[in-house]
Amino acid sequence: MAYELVCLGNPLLDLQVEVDEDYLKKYELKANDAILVEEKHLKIYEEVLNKPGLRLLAGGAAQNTARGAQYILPENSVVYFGSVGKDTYADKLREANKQYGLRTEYQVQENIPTGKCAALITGVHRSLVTDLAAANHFTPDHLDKPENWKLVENAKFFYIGGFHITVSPDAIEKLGKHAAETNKALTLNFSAPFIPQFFKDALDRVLPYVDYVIANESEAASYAESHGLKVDPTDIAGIAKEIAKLPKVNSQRKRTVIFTHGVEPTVSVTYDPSADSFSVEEFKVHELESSKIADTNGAGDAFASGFVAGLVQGKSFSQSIDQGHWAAALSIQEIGPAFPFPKKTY
Ligand code: 26A
Repeated sequence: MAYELVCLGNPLLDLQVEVDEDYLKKYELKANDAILVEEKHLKIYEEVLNKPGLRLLAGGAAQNTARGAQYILPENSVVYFGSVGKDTYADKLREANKQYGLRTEYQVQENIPTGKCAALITGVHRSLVTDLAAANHFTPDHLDKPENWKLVENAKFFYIGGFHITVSPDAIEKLGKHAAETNKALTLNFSAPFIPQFFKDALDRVLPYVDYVIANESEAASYAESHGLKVDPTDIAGIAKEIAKLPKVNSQRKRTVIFTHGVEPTVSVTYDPSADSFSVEEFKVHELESSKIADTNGAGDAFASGFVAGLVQGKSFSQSIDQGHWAAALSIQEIGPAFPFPKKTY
């Protein structure tokens, strides 16, 4: 069956460069964070273009996951939706996706440039500053086009980047409703702490459609804080329980919340409403020697690609998580959100 996985997100070109801590300080950036650009950061894009060692890499969190999932799956397994401009940056994204065999069905904006992300690397950390530009103009009617809706109907699995919550919660809800009505699994990644923090209402609106939540420990803490949860912000299993138990549209599937935690074990919590009980599991990561790490840009996206590819392959939950850990370890040995060629297999 072709194109079993449909992904939705913000297509961005990463302008990746190494900087020092003073550079981050100057722009009031944290070493490990992802934010939307503000006025005060705009100069960064001009400055990075003149920095030695600059790399232009295909990015956009869900697009990275889509490429990674296609890397693992048989040909013609993954389609990605998002919005780009008519420019060389969009050409570069298409080229990278083509290398992986990822099918892209972009909504093209005539007069708005393709989005970009300054990926500012300090050691193993990455600070991501995004100007969404065309990516911010994705509209749900793109999915309604008959040829695109056919792809949606044909798919069995959906993967949504939480970052897209800043763009079109309507589009996410549209896919969510379809997934719930047809009992297909939908995965949402929280993507960054600012999503549960500043886009709380939109996140709460789409969560009832979500079967699998993927997030990391800082996104978990941010969720706990913005939702006033009475749990310790470091108690990730406790936070996962709260999310797993939220109302769900598709009662035929239980919700599972997966929290990655750097090199600490990944924690998963599944809620069973019929028994009003939780199952909590921990999974060891594939830890790499630090000398093998090129950079961690895209590590979380790679984890998600291994996991969703596992779902598509019909692997067990624990094998899918393990494939996620494998994919993350593979990707952090590459520069940027990429995978090695010739291909490696799990
Ligand atoms: C809305 N924002 C801020 C974003 C992003 C984003 N992708 C979508 N929307 N900010 C950073 N990224 C992407 O995250 C990847 C690493 O996980 C970067 O493009 C980078 O490739």
